Amino acid sequence: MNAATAVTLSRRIEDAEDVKRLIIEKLKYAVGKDPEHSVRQDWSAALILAVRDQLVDHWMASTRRAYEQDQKRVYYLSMEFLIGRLLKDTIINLGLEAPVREALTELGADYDEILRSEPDAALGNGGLGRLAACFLDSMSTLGIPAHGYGIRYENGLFRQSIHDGWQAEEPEDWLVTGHNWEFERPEVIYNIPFGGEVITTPEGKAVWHPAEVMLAAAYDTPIAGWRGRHVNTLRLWAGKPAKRVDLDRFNRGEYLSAMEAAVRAETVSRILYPDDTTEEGKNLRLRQEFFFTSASLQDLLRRYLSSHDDISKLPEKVAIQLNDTHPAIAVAELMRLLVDTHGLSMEVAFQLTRETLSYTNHTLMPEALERWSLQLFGSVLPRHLDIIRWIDEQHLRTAAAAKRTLDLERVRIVDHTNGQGVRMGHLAFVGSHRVNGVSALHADLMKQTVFQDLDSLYPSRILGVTNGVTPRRWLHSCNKPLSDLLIETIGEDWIGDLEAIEAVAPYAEDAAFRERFRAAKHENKCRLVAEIQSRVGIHVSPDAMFDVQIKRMHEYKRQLLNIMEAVAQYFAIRNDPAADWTPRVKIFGGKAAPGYEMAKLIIKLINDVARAVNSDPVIGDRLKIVFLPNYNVSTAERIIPAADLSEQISTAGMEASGTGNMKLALNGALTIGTLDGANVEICDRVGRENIHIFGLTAEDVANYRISGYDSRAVIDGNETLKTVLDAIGSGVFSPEDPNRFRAIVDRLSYDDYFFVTADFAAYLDEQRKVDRAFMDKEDWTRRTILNTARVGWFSADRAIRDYAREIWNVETPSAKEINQGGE
Ligand code: 26W
Repeated sequence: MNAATAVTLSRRIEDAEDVKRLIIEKLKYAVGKDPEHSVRQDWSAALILAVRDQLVDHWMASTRRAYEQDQKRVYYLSMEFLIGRLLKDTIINLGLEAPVREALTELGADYDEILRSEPDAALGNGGLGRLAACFLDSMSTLGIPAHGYGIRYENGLFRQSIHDGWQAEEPEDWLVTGHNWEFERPEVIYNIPFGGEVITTPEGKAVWHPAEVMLAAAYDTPIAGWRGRHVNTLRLWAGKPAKRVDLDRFNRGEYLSAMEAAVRAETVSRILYPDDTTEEGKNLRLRQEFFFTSASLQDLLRRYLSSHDDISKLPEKVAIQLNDTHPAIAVAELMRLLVDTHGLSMEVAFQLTRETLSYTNHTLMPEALERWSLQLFGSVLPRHLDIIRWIDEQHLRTAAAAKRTLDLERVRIVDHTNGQGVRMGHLAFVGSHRVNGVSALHADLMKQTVFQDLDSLYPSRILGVTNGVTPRRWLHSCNKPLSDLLIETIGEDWIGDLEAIEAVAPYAEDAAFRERFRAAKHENKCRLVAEIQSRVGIHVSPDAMFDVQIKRMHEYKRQLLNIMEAVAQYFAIRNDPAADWTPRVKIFGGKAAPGYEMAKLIIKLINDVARAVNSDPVIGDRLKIVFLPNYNVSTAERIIPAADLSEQISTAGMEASGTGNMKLALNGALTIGTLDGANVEICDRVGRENIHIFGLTAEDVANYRISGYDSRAVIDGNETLKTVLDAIGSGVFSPEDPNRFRAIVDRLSYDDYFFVTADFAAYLDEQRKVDRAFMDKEDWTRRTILNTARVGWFSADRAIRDYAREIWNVETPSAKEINQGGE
């Protein structure tokens, strides 16, 4: 041990006094402010820095342990990490909530206000990004040495506001106030080459001469798991120019063009792509993908080689997970590094690559499967195109040797038919030893549809690993009333081992417990009532059923079906106000990709219907409709605990898994849903009698796609549906612009691709059953308790154990060991 490490540095927090001392110290010496003159921002920065200090010793110990024990490491490559706020979760994971609260009160600062002032890091679009964040939490909790690798976007997902019912987008600037969790690593820098050409030497060696080289710079955020014992790293890359200014140009007086390369380099990490990639953005998107994938692979190879000298043992010590096809270029880039930099043969490099990589697919929608034109690909990554052609040749030989008759054009990575291009899903599949879907149904559908041929060529490569969510954030931290009740009733094992929550099931039969479960829900609802009032000025009653649909706005998720049901219900109430209605508040939240016109029009429809319904004195509390703007991780944390009903109503076969469905059920909401994604498995676990399933199955939908489906006939045969569509189409909700929603009605009448009309009647029937069920308070509560008790399997910890066992081949401690603690 050298002199520096022998010095004892203790900043450990034992009590509120320690917290106070550390906060003041940070305020003065890190933030540079006198407590007298500090504003909320300063307190927040000081608190984050003080809490971050608590992670450092464990972080370093975790790293040391991984090196000393030569543990296998997991690298999770993802274009998106939707981490949200970190402060509250970290404080809770470390068990510091009581002293921190006390210290802040004594210092005259408001704990909850400080928590709210932390920016919500929205480095993702939706479920895929949030899954990556939940997985980081679980990998730390399970003590798996892991790194998340991604992009440090300066602007995350846009901020949504609603003007006159329409979505407006503003840039998100989470970094403006500084990201106090991160450590800049100026010494960790890699060259990222682009463009140029490949020249083959007389000895037959391919040499890439890139046209430009930029830099990737590392920024690390420590990620603590439950109880903070193990701390992993989220390493995000920022684009930097190889040189800030082109001096030749500058000296010639060309000041702006002297900065051009610098601007281009920084652009690569400027903005997160929304999920509707358009042509003009493609070049930048491909560069982003390569940029962060190359930096991550160079970094992990450097780490591996710092303690191993045999590169051929790489798969024994390294597992790399590709989160969708966004980092699929890793297949070619790892080969390039192994061959061009480390001198391996193509054959050996390919074998190592495949043993190291695995790929998670998150969607079967054809328009979402990435494909790059050969022209673009060849101009940005010429060497990779050569490597991919080589892989494709090997792969075609396997295909040709297979006994089955296959359409070889369909299985090729490089598509030579009219579409021409590199199929990234195929590349990821062929370059991985395991390919997983995110629910059981989704994995089956992968085998039957897009990957049918590849599955027959490489049987048993596809498996399903159903998604999961972290119980720390999505119950313990976001729902204190329920978490406290659970801890008092069954102890706290469930926080580190969610399947232990099953112990609460018998209490469903206990009337006193049901009363308390309801009281917890009521408390959460009252909090949301206040938020709705202050943010959108709508008064709602906490006694009404809170019916929640929160997710990206997309036609396949069918927010349209939900609002059409609201219209039907609105008319029914108007017709007979005196009947025994179950009061409901329909709550929507979600962003539409800026270029997705139909999704934006559906937001407008929801708001126009809301305006009519909410202001109609005949309706009163029987029905209210609320669209909460700027849905993000933080708003989800407040809506989910308050929900009674969870809308999971996608067209069957289209939602790969869903994770909001798990969060809502865990927090005591009943699901109304189709047999899609993980809803199928939720149904199996909570029991058919504790969930409201309706509508077409994935098989029905597939059959209709073949036989054809006549929505006109369905509309004509259903009076309610006809009335609803006539009203929407004729401007009942948009008298100032009667044709506003014509496009929606036309779509449903002539090309109802998402089967909204087909499921309408079944959905309405099921909603009326939900109404009746909600009226029976005791039975409703009993069923919600059984939902909470029976969804423990949907923990991200379970999902990560599955990945560890079936894909990564790494060991994990038992649940018992997690709860008993120890290093
Ligand atoms: C720009 C390319 C692109 C395209 C689509 C980026 C991001 C997307 C989506 C937002 C991907 C996504 O979030 N998929 C969701 O992944 C979840 C985690 O597996 C699943 O639970 C959801 O069903 C799936 O829609």
